[in-house]
Amino acid sequence: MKCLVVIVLFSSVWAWPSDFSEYDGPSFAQRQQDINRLLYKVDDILQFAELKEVADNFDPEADLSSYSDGGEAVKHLLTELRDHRLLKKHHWFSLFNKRQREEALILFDVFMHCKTWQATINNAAFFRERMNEGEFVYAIYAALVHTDLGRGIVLPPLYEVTPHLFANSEVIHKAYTAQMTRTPGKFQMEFTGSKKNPEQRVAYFGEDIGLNTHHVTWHLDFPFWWDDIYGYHLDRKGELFFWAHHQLTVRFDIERLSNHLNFVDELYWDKPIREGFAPHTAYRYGGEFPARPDNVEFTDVTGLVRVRDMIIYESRIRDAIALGYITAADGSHINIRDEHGIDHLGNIIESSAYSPNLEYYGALHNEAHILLGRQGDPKGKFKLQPGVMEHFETATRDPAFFRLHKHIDNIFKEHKDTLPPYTKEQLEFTGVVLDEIVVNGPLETYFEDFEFSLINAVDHNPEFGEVDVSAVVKRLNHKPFNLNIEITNENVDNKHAVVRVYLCPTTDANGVELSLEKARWNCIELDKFWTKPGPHRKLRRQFLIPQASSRSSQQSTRQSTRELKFISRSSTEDAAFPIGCFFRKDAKKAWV
Ligand code: CUO
Repeated sequence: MKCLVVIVLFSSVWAWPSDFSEYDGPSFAQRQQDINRLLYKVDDILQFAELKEVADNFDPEADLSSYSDGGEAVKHLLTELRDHRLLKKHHWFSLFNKRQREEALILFDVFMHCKTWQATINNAAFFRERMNEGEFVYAIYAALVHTDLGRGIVLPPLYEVTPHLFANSEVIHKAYTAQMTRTPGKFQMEFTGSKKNPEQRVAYFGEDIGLNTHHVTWHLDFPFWWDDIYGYHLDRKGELFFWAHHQLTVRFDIERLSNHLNFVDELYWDKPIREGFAPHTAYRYGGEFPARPDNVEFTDVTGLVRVRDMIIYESRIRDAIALGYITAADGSHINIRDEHGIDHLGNIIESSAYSPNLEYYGALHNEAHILLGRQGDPKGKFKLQPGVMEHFETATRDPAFFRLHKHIDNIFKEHKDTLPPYTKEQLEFTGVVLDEIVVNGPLETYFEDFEFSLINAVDHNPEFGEVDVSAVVKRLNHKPFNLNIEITNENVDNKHAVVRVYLCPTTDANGVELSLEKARWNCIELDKFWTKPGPHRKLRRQFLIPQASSRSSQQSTRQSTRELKFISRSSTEDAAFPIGCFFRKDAKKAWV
């Protein structure tokens, strides 16, 4: 930790409101139980009599007044279902697959138009039994994130709902054996690869189940396919794409520095992909995730992505940066040399539906995920399924993920470097002075065991019941510390201030001091909160130990699905797992 420094910045920007609203309908407990039960063993039939009854007998078209679109979406989905066009059950699902995404989004559209909780649950039960499981899970998570009906609902952690996408094949096989032999077990999960691979030193980060959950959840919050016809605009989505992935990339770099590896290099379309990868992870249906040897040259993916298109799209994006404007589909120019430029640029690079010119700027980021995901079988000769890069749950496992995102981050930096520096007036907070910051505590990290349930990874025969199976994996944590921040407000009134805390590297892996420019670009956001400093206001900010609720905006709390069937008992595990700067604090105590 000696190569890192803590930096505190503060400004007068307004902060975010509380997001809870009164809800007129079934209680939180009832709604939470409905969701838990729908997501319990999604690869099997519904295990709960009431929901099974709904699934068997509900007619989605019987009462079209329960939909805000008059039932248009549900009629569309039923037509697809009756015409046998939907993806079958027990098949892999990837959001990057256009048709599979379309199907998931028709169901999402149905949920978005349900006027009541009951209509949502009835449709969920009905389509859960008739649609592909991956499409169902994606649609219901996205709907709960983006509708008022989902407010306050704790989404069960995806690593326990779809464990195959988070756990390696070895522990999954052990869980199967345990179920077959009816012997409960806790299985130690190791990181993939061997010590012969230097990248193995940071596998704990890319394979962290919390990091992967954070990543997939971020993309649920800000989906690239989002269209404002769903009811609202996702403010600064392109900018947040940049920021979230910038933070992912620089945090990975800090982990590398701590493990005597230097900053990750970017990838190049015309050079071999230096690191190979063997995922040691399998789909629940469809076999192992494909592997890729070291130093593979980029090859076109038949029918999906051409390498030369990536070069062309990127060159157009770099032209836009050099010129200072994006060319919209109607030929007009959109200025990017202002505070909104990064947002527009994020939209065209991510290939968001918000892109003003998808035809011209293409789908650089999304197609890069597919291109990298398919390099093990680019021609489709071996009928291999999508690679880890084609799922947000698994993408960071592959070291190529960070090379890709370093490459993309450098494109954003190229844009940032064209902007004029902030002025003194823009930066100063008149009359408010940061006098002192004291860090109390060791700033020390360590690994600890973390257990999660594998019960949803295995099939069971109801006649013989389930056995308890779980995985135990090493995860990064830190010793408690707190920050005392002393601020003087020389104004006569209270000021509303936002405090941001960053942790920044000062040297590279060889101990060579970094330039200020390099160091500041690699800072990770450790915390962000608002306060109203009165005269001589002192702030104390604690970073607490696991098992307590943490206050940092960047720490995670977790929930377990362990007690899904026994939801009348409390199943909340409100432990904080502060691996760093990425995790949502999404576990509100709603399980009662
Ligand atoms: Cu999150 Cu490339 O966007 O993974």
